[in-house]
Amino acid sequence: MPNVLASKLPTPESGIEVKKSICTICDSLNQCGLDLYVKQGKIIKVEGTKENPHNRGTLCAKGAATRQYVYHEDRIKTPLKRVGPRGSGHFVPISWDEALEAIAGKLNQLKGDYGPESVAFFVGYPKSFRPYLHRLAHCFGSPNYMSESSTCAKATTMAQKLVFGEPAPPDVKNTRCLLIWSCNPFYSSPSSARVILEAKERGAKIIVVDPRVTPTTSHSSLHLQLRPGTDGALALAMANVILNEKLYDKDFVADYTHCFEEYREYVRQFTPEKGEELTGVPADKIREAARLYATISPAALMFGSCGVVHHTNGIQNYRAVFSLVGLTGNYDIAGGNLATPPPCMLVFSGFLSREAEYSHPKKWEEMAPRVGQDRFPAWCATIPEGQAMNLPSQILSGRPYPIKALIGFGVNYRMWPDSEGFLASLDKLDLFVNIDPFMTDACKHADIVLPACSSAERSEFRCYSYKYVILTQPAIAPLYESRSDVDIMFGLAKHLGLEDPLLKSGFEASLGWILSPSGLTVEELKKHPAGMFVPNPIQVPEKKYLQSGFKTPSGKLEFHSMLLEQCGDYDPLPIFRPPKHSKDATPEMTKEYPFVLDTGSRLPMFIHSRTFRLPWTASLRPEAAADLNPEDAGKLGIRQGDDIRISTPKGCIAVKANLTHMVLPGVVHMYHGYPHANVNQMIEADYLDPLSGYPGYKSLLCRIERA
Ligand SMILES: Nc1nc2c(c(=O)[nH]1)N[C@H]1C(S)=C(S)[C@@H](COP(=O)(O)OP(=O)(O)OC[C@H]3O[C@@H](n4cnc5c(=O)[nH]c(N)nc54)[C@H](O)[C@@H]3O)O[C@H]1N2
Ligand SMILES: Nc1nc2c(c(=O)[nH]1)N[C@H]1C(S)=C(S)[C@@H](COP(=O)(O)OP(=O)(O)OC[C@H]3O[C@@H](n4cnc5c(=O)[nH]c(N)nc54)[C@H](O)[C@@H]3O)O[C@H]1N2
Ligand SMILES: [Mo]
Repeated sequence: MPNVLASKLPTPESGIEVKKSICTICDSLNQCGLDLYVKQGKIIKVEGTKENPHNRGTLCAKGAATRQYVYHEDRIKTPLKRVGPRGSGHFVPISWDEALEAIAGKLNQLKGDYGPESVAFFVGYPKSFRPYLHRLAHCFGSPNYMSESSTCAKATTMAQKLVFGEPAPPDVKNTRCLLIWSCNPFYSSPSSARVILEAKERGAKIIVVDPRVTPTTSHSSLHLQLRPGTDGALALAMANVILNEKLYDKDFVADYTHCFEEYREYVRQFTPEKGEELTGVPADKIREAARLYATISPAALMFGSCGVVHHTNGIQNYRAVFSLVGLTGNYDIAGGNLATPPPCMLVFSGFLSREAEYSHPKKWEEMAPRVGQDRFPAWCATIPEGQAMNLPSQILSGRPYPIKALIGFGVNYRMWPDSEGFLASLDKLDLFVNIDPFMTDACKHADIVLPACSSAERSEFRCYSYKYVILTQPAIAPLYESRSDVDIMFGLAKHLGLEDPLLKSGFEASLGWILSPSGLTVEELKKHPAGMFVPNPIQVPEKKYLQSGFKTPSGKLEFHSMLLEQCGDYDPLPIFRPPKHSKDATPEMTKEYPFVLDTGSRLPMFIHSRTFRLPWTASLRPEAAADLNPEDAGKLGIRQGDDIRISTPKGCIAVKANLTHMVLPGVVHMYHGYPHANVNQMIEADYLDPLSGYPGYKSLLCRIERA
């Protein structure tokens, strides 16, 4: 018996049960199956689920720390009402009914006084409950559903929509050449990194475009180590080689692309030597990469969610990159980039759903314009949400209309550039509600704070690209008085008096409705606690454009974007302009701020603001540190572990120096989210890509000094 207990074996004698769950500490495309060992209502041990095809029994450092996450002392215990000044953290507990009634009363009053659009609904990095919040916002009458996608991944979708008309992910399984353009799944999604290793084992050629040396680049046969924010110039120089050497797909280009000649003319100036000058990548490597990608067929382009788009020129740069897919005829073919049907929960898992319909019960025309729509029309034309980077200025200016309340599910104010400026704008609201598992610094500024439970304590539906789905059940009861986000949303809908039958019917009925075209049912899902493969998954055919054309205004793959032309004064070609602050655009500024500061390249143990507080993960990098090249450090007299100061024209932070050959000379990499070393406080609020509204997180100019 003692042995059974000590080894935490699930037997009748030990009273330990294994409950299936998923880890939502991490990114929603990469959530690992969890086996939670539960005894007397408490999680006593955590393992990866072997049956889950995504993680196959493994867990990363973050998932292994699940117990520290779930049982952390920072968990909010009850609904709270602020009694002290904003930011003071002085709250008193209130009941759920009191809290929801107070919020609903205020929202309905604001709706009457200023219109429903004066209430903004926002969700941070959590993704699983977004459709429900989206519907809640629209049923309330507000077009202003916004999310962390205002800085993540969706700009990649936007660039693909501008070029292809719809997203076309890489078909890695069937490819012979994999061009990995700015992602490093070995850190950002370890369980997905396997597909790269499998491609390599099959003999696929691997090319990686990344300013850093990473585990991913170490598996490549060619690494193009460009200066941050110069991706467009590199792609155009590759196109130059492909065109000059007549390696392009002449038939595809002639029949299915819009404005090829205009694009070809523009590309002429980007000789490999010019490419080298603009990007720092040797001309011969540009030639080699272009030849490999254009001549090995099929070739797939694997894109990342942030490396390219976190720049003031991000959308145009990615358009130049995606144009290569069209130029080489790798669009919508097996082993190339295959357009997929609309996703459910962010992933196409082999079935169709009504998620988009569920999320958008109202037409845009029935509501006011979205936050950011006048400033970022191309974003709003391609992505069905507002642009949250415009929130601070709209709250402060009241233009084009006032924003009076923010209902936030996981607002982390440090996500915004000029974070303190955003926080100050929140203080101007009539009502700020934040719903989070943890008492964060943003919560301290809220009028009402509500405790969300973790995914171990709730039911959650998730889809995987492996044509696998899971609907978890709570492994333990919600801690303290916390509730699941969906319960909070449906509860709020009730208190608001919204007459929507689906919002009234609750989570499971809503999910069942969303899944109705798929044949999957909640009952069937519940019979498979560890998840199940989707029965008879839809096989995605190739070259669907032969039947239905492209979903672009011209009906073709667009080198010249008609949509951008319609949206305003934007370059319809993927014109390369250096980042707004860079040696080429602002040589004067570069004299004082000679380094490029690239922020947020993922570290394996941290995920935004979430795991700094966990002892295990924190121990892996105990202090905030910036990565710099030993050659640069030598010139500045900086040694490993020294205290240094990073300054931009907007601000400075103090961190430790981490000397590493992973980073290019002249470039400093610093992770984001640290409470006491917040890189985003060093970025101007308007340092944004004019097309997507994304912050230029990865091409700032900075100075480095020993502190
Ligand atoms: N451990 C961990 N995992 C995460 C996250 C996390 O915070 N921690 N975040 C999750 C989220 S929200 C996201 S969006 C994904 C991101 O996932 P990835 O895109 O894979 O992650 P990153 O490390 O941000 O970026 C990938 C690479 O882009 C490179 N890069 C930086 N600047 C440039 C540039 O100008 N051009 C090019 N070509 N490359 C550049 C970086 O050096 C880095 O190696 O990761 C998810 N997974
Ligand atoms: N400088 C710089 N800044 C960046 C980036 C970068 O690369 N560089 N990356 C950007 C990207 S790609 C992203 S995705 C964003 C991420 O940005 P954030 O949204 O800031 O991400 P998190 O800090 O992970 O999560 C936000 C909040 O959600 C809370 N939360 C966690 N789980 C739940 C839950 O189940 N329910 C509720 N209600 N709340 C929950 C967390 O405790 C946290 O307070 O950051 C962006 N910011
Ligand atoms: Mo992200």
